[in-house]
Amino acid sequence: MPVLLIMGPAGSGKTSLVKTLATYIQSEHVSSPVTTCNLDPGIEDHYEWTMDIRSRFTLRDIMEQEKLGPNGAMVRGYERLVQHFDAFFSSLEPLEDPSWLLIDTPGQVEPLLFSASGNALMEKMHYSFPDVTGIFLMPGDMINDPAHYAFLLMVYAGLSLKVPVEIIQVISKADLIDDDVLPCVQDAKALQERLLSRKMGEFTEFGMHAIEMMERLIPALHLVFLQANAEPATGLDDLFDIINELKCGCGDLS
Ligand SMILES: Nc1nc2c(ncn2[C@@H]2O[C@H](COP(=O)(O)OP(=O)(O)OP(=O)(O)O)[C@@H](O)[C@H]2O)c(=O)[nH]1
Ligand SMILES: [Mg+2]
Repeated sequence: MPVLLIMGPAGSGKTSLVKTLATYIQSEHVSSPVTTCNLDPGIEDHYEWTMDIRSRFTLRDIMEQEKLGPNGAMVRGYERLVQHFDAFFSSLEPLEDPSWLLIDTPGQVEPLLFSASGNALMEKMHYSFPDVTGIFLMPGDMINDPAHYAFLLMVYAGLSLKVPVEIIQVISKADLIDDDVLPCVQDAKALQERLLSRKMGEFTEFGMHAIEMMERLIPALHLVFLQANAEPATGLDDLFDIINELKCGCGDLS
């Protein structure tokens, strides 16, 4: 069963992508059944998720019960996700190929990256779904800023250190990338020049090392440019080409 775990910063288009992917997979493009799974206790929508963590707890519950604001409640939400993980997924019927499982993650990516429960959640995910493929969204409006783009690449690098799963890099909201930025997205030298030309004074030595790292990171990317809210959505064929290459074990993505 192919399992896709959609991750990314707040507002990067994770939920939109899950919904768009579900339609795409069920259409003639893939023609497979889909299970959609919401792991975000804070989402407020009326979509008919196949599985929904809100059947167990919501962010509002946590805020009220523990007298926390939304940020503190989301950190607790990750802890509860870990506690509920096994029981929650035990209701998942065994799905054979070609069924797909699409998992949406909470808006705040910080607890996933920096908390013990974020680590535990990823470990459980990997243990329960050894073939899980991550999809990491880098939204177009963010990557217009060279420092934001470089930072997202480092977050992606950090995620790769944390979990031994394939993670595909997707530029979401690709329609929001400025025309003059687009040619630089896959060009390390151009990104370095844009970083160095920012009028913020001298970079520290460590900052210069970070800039140099772009020469290693960018050529290793296999970027997909995606627009989930277009009619029809764009980039899904390219995303599936990469997923299929990974799934068929061809290995070489170059
Ligand atoms: N321009 C543009 N907007 C998009 C695209 N995809 C999603 N959006 C919009 O971006 C906003 C956030 O989308 P969501 O799908 O809720 O993003 P998310 O990452 O799930 O958000 P959180 O769960 O709150 O972190 C919504 O207003 C979407 O309509 C896209 O391809 N282009
Ligand atoms: Mg969402």
